[in-house]
Amino acid sequence: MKLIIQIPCFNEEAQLPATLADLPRTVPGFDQVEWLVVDDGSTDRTIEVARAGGVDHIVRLTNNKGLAAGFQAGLDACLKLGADVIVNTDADNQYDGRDIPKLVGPIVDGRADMVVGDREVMTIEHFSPLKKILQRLGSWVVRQASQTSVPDTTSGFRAYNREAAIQMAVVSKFTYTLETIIQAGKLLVATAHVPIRTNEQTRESRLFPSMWSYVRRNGVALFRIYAQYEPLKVFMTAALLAALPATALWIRWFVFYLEGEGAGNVQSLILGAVLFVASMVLAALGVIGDLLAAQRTMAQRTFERVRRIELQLGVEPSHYEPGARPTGHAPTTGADSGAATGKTGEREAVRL
Ligand SMILES: Nc1nc2c(ncn2[C@@H]2O[C@H](COP(=O)(O)OP(=O)(O)O)[C@@H](O)[C@H]2O)c(=O)[nH]1
Ligand SMILES: [Mg+2]
Repeated sequence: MKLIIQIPCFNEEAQLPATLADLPRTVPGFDQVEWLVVDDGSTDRTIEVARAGGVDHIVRLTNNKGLAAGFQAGLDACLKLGADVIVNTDADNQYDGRDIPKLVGPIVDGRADMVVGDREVMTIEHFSPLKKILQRLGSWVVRQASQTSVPDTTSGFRAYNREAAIQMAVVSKFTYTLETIIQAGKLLVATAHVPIRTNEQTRESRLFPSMWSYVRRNGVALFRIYAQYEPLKVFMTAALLAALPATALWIRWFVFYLEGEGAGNVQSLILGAVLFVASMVLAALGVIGDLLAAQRTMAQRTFERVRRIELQLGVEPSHYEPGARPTGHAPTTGADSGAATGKTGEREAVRL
């Protein structure tokens, strides 16, 4: 069994050494533990620091694509490098690397396909009261949409087994954390959560420079994901909200009409009609959204099968560079093709 710990990085030369120092080299249940850094177009010495810290694999994106894209590139590479389980942790040493055995526990025991580390947000001192409230509200919405019980939905400390990782297809540009939970809830992926420890804050969040940006970006992301996965609920609710005042206005007009004053209250009739048309448009959007969601499910299933074929063929990971540990830790793909000698050029893997 092979575990790969992946760390998405963007200009992390300062924090990465401390993060790597706490990562385990042995984890119960696994005979190989490797580390992979996803460098998302860093302009500092992240790559050199990663190599010096003994990272086994590097996925080096040419320019900055954002965390969601980096996460997805990392998952893809880990699968192609033969990982049975993939752990994601942040480069700023936010999560305590010593909790990785605990995090993978439910997967090793065969009780879960995906495990989310729970920071027990209410106990974190450097989170402001507003951030705690928003975090809880956001997590509640994600639990509703995903029908899972994950308490800390924005946690980046996660473990995925091979099956869960193969099924994940993130389309959000900004965050992968919420969407992967919603996908897990809708796919054949069993989720679990375990409490984990966090370290003192080492620096301000790069993803959210201010509280306002935290609210705006997470709010928009939540709405978009919810509307993508539950279009009927979102648009039918909006349609109802427009139809109710339309009905009230028409009743008002009708009462006046019965009293012989209909002509003087035609505004209610017109406004009611405008709201009614808006309501119909919203309802139609819900139906179209529902049809698109069905298409999306089919596209996702196709993607999953393409991935399985790629893995079977031994297709190489994109943007891959071997890391610092050349002997004895050569990357091995999960395919039967006898691929992987450690040097990318010597592999017999298929290039598509
Ligand atoms: N791939 C990628 N990773 C990023 C980017 N920005 C931040 N990260 C990584 O995402 C993780 C979380 O970032 P951080 O600034 O700590 O945000 P926080 O989750 O709000 O604390 C860290 O490992 C960062 O290196 C980016 O643009 N691309
Ligand atoms: Mg952080």
